[in-house]
Amino acid sequence: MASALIEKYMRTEHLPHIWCAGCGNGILMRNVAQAIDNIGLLHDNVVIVSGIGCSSRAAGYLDFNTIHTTHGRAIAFATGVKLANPELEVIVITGDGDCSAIGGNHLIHAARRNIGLTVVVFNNNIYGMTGGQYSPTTPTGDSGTTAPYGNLDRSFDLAALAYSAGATFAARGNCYHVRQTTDLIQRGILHKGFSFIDCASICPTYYGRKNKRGDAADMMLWQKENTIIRDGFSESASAVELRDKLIVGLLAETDYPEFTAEYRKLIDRLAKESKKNAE
Ligand SMILES: Cc1ncc(C[n+]2csc(CCOP(=O)(O)OP(=O)(O)O)c2C)c(N)n1
Repeated sequence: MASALIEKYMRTEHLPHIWCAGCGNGILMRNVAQAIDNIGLLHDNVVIVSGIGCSSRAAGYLDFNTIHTTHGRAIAFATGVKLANPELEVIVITGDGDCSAIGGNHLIHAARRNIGLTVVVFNNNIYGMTGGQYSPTTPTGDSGTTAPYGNLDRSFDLAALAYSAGATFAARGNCYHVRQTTDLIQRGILHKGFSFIDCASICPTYYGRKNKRGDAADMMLWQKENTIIRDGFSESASAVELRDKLIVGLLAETDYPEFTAEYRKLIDRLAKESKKNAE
């Protein structure tokens, strides 16, 4: 983080952070702070909600209204905050396990409702905090401590999952392409409905070591050399072709009524009807 951003947006008393040397989460946390700064949001109007995991520690380091909740439940808590005060910009920082394994049901239903949250996933393809178990985004064949001979499951494409569940803004970023990723987070925050930005992090300690990806610099170089910058669905590329590539860009942005605005309308309508009935 550039020092001006650190002074403005970090709880420096909580430093040093717990992330391993070479972890990508710091870059992604900085991108979130930069996006907030670019928009010019006031500290008091921003709420950062996280679950549990390495990624979720970001809520402790960022100096806004923050809640560090329970594993998998960040989106549920964020839904409560947004419903209580729709004027707040509620940003969820979550891990791939947090939001798509234990929290997968909360994710799809929040997307279906199109509630105005911005969800930023620090996706390191593994359970970092608990020692490298494979997660729903571990690529098929890759290893984790619970998949020593290779993971048999297919991995989720989280942005496509969120979009097909109803998210009206779905995008993919990474650690290497800082400007593009910051811009996508910024656009996600400005978007009125449910925004989802799946950001490829790097975890040299667990994912990198288990999968012989080299050190942090090698993993960053990999992102540099294997990222395709492209908006929209990649109809021309097969799933197999994309298996070893990262796509950064806006998958889709669509219009649909936002949940808290519809909820407000419902309350107003019922208040009018009950007043009329009382006359
Ligand atoms: C209900 C519950 N189950 C399991 C755990 C243990 N646990 C803590 S973090 C974590 C996985 C985190 O993985 P991920 O969400 O991918 O985040 P990362 O640490 O990789 O950023 C698990 C299983 C927990 N804290 N609470």
